[in-house]
Amino acid sequence: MASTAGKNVKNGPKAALVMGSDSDYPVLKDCIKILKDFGVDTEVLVCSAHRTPDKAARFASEAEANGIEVIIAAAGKAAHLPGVLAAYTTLPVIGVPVKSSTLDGLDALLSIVQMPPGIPVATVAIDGALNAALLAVQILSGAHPELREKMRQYKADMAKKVEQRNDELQKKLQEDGFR
Ligand code: RP5
Repeated sequence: MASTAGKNVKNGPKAALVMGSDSDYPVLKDCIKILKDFGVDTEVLVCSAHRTPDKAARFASEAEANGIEVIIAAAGKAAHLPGVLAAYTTLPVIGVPVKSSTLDGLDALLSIVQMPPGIPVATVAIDGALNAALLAVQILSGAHPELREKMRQYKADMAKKVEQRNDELQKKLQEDGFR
């Protein structure tokens, strides 16, 4: 008899984080941490639009069938990786421009953000890996509503920290005789 194990079992949220080179990894640690904290199963790999174009095409073409629901793609310099992946899939792609030593990431930002009409890539700030992860969580929360509550909690915690910093600033203003 065929096993029914696994059927009707709701799978958890799944993302992919693709980077153009392992040299991008330090920028992406925040992204990986946030996705882990939110319980998003994340496939992390190096894949280059220029150095391994066949792998990039294959990965993006097969991503949906492999259960991936959102792709974060990070690259520096002539950062074509997010756009190339987006060309091969209908999954949402978030691009992270990575700061390079020569043009401070402006090259990557413009390469990622200036997509032609028809192939959108959601672009975050230069080295904006943390926001890429949060945006991925927000996209995933459409199919995984439990993430929405976690996101609310994340924002509430963040607001609390801002208030603590405001309290500290008020104290300093007083100490410096401005109040
Ligand atoms: C890009 O070129 C990568 O995303 C990386 O940011 C940059 C440099 O790559 P490496 O020469 O360090 O491998 O494709």
